[in-house]
Amino acid sequence: MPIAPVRVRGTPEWEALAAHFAELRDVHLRELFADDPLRGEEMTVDAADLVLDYSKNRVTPETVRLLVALAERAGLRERSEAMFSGEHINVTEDRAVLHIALRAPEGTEVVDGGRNVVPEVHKVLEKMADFAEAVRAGRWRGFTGKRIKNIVNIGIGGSDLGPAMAYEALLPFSDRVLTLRFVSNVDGADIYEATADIDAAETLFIVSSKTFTTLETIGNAKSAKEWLVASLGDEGAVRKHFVAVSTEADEVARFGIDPANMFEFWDWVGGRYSYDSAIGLSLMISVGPGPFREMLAGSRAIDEHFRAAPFDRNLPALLGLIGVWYNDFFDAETYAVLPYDHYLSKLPAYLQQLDMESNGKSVTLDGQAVDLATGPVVWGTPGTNGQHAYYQLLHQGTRLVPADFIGFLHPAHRVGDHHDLLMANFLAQTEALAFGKTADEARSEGISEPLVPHRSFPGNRPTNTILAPELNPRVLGELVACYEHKVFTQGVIWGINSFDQWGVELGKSLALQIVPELVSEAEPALHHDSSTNALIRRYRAARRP
Ligand code: G6Q
Repeated sequence: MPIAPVRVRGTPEWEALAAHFAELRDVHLRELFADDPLRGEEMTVDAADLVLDYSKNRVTPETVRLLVALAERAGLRERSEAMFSGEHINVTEDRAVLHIALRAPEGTEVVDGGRNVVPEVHKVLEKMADFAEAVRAGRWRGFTGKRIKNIVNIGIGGSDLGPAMAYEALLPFSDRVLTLRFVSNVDGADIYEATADIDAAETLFIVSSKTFTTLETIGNAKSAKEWLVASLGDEGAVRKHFVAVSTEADEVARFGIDPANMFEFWDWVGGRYSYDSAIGLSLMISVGPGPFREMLAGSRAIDEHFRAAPFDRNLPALLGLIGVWYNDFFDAETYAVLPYDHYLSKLPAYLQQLDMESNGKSVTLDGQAVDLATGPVVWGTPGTNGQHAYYQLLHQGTRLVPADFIGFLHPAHRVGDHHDLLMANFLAQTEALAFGKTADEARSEGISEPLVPHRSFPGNRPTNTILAPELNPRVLGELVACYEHKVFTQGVIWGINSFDQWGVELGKSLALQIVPELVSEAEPALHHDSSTNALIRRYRAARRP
């Protein structure tokens, strides 16, 4: 049943923001900080272990008040309650959206279709924990009796990016005897390189696919199976070297994996919201069940915060609303995520999917064209590397690029004075972006007149600073849940369905049609556009059978 979203454009709350924007548009962060000496302390919120300092944004307390009124107008509280209570808010797929149930403690209740799903969640978590412990302790052995040392997760999109990101993020907590690899690309180079230097007898493949029909994953899993059987010389080896994570037991069995070695999840977990489910099995094997559960507890803490905290003290809601402010009033087209932690190198890619697949939509929940710009382009890399590459554009380019800076008080490793240097850069960058350097300041530093325009900085470039004590499993869970609820907040303001992804379908079905056209013996009749037809002919001419 389509839900008619609240169209916020044109409401009194929207108009109030538009009028406020006209007043604030040209105000510099220098002025805002000069006007309120306590701004830095006041514009800070805490949630679990996270602190968000949003003072270096082009906002005043009035902006926050008006954005909160907009959220109320859009029904953010009601929509979030609808999610938490298992309503089918994913209307185009007629599904509940219950990743929050994946981190609900035992004894609590999250209902889908009249059934409490929490006991099932914990049953699967137990099964995962038993298996993870067996692999870690060397009780689960390969076909030849060798201990498992390599874990290869085969999956793509939501069945890859989460565990791949979290594995790197939690490397300091991982069992270094085990090597994890993540294969996603249908390009044969991916599976080839992942298996080129490992012993099949010591390798476990986890085929992670909600549907178990995804072309890339099934293709990679078949090649992995061929490689394993060729190496070990026996089909029977498959059952000791392949397990599956899926919602589709029949497909898993058809592939040749014993359904007893399948870890289940459910259609109410969206792919990009799934790494807290069995999709995180590889991660659990790497860090162990205890830290995995800590991660879930971190996400749970943020779920509770998001559900209960008033919006003006609500970290994910504020992140979302400030994002809307830049997206829809300042017309910012992109936004950067800049972790100052090497272990978070895959966080931007993970958030890219979370945000862009969720909010890259141009129709509202009831199928009408949106009348606001929706999700921005999300990008980023670890901060210090970016400083020596694209930060130039952030400081002196013509575009406004709001950014989240994420840093930690304590490093995972104390190596010399590296962490102090890292954090000095972290702090220096947001200061420089906010306050810049005026022409007069440049002159007073002795910069020669012709160079003054080149060596002054406009400033007024907005950033959020997110700080946590250290990057541990709990904090990772908190961070990810914050971004999940941020994306949800924005989806509600824009009136879109953040939980479907029909946009990826067209290319997929065309690819299936093109495969036989590339490989058929007889010249196929091509009915594409002239460009695609010519490219197919060129490929066929060059293709060696
Ligand atoms: C995520 C998307 C998508 C999905 C992959 C893999 O929200 O739905 O990225 O996760 O296409 O799908 P399977 O898990 O079904 O293989």
